[in-house]
Amino acid sequence: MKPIRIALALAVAAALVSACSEAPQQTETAAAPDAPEGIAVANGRLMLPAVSGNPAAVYFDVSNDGESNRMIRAVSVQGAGESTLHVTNDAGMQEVLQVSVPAGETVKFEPGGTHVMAMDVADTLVAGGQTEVTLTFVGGDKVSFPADVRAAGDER
Ligand SMILES: [Cu+2]
Repeated sequence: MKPIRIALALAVAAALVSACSEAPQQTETAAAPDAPEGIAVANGRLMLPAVSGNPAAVYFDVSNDGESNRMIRAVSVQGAGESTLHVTNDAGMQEVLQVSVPAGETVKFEPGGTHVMAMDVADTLVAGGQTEVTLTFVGGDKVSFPADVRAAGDER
């Protein structure tokens, strides 16, 4: 199993190097230069928890106008700790390891459906402000987009 471990370590190292060389992006509807072809994100918003210390929820619409199916495998939220992909189904809410974005489709992260949970929200995230969310796709491509920070009772 050792060669596999080494390959994995190299892949992680390569990912770290490319992450460090990324220039900060300030675009309105996402699409960083290294975003997967055809991927765009709109309507980003982060709902602060009603009770401080609880996780925040992040919603957005991710569209894939490219030729290839894409798979989101990680998410990070500026100003929050660990963030995970969640789905809501009959059994309640559960974490999923990836979310597919098929070619030609728009996937909505929305209340009662697929969403992002962000733990350990910093008090620098206040209603009326904005933060940045980054999705990482299988293969390592990333897209970053702005999310409006909203109070727990605001429109989701
Ligand atoms: Cu959740």
